[in-house]
Amino acid sequence: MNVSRSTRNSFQRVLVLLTVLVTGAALATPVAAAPRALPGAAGRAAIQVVVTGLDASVAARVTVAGPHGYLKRLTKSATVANLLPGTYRVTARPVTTATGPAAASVTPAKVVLTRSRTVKVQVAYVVNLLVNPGFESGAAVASVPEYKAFATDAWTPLGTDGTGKPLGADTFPYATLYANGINGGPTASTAGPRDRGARYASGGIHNTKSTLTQTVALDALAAVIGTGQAHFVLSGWLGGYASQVDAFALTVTFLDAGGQPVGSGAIAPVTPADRSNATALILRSTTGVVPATTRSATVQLASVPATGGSYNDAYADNILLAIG
Ligand SMILES: [Ca+2]
Ligand SMILES: [Ca+2]
Repeated sequence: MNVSRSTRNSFQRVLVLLTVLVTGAALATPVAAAPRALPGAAGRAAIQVVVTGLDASVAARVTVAGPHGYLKRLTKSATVANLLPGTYRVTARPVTTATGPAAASVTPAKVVLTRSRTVKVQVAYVVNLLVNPGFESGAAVASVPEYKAFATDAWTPLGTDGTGKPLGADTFPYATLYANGINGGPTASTAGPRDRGARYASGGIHNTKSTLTQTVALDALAAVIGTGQAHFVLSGWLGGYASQVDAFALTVTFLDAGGQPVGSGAIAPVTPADRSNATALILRSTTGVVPATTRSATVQLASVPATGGSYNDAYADNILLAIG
């Protein structure tokens, strides 16, 4: 389809923003260019923090930290003035909005201030439309204590025999703890997301194929989607165990008001070769146009048929669906 230049440029900025967001690169990447001096700031150093993506009713959670223990917290756009020269770091914590949790990218995250400079820092919040995207929420499941399983709140779990036939309740995919290191699974230090939290999603026990599914209503975005120029980003950290092929594919299916599919996006499973046969989670993403008639979206993690052992070692964390 035809997409206007302004829309494409706008969306390219969103992609850059989301890439920074999901990789956490902003926190790790030094400033690429020298801070730019703005006019009218002679004689004093300052950081101009510009917060975008939040309604005025939602307080941002921004921290500016600098030399000699300097610490300043901000809840909205502001200029922090009269600063000593030195290295400052700007961070932004996630917040809760009316339409879902929002996380922020910070550009640049590291600022080297010299005298007479004001440096602009962009804090861009993006709403993840998914609930419990990092599998941190869910009560302990008592029936499988050996695996320290937790419910995957907001995600519907299903374990099948590989032909689609549902198996018993003790075969479901679930969330578990990085701290467990169960059966050689991911740990806090395994290659994967920086902001991994305590839990990840796992394919589960004694099933050949399992799925985790979440459907989100998009009525609130109907006006934007109706233009036919809204784009989506689907991303997630996907992985597996050693040389086993067990892995999740990640898909989004867009549905119209009647619940009929009108479009989709897909991310292929991470293979053992992708991981060099090491247990790891790798960031994957895809993007595309949201069909104009879309009113809801179903995001699904679906494991490939598990082959290694009795445990389905498909792993996933920090799934993101954003539309802009
Ligand atoms: Ca997590
Ligand atoms: Ca396995």
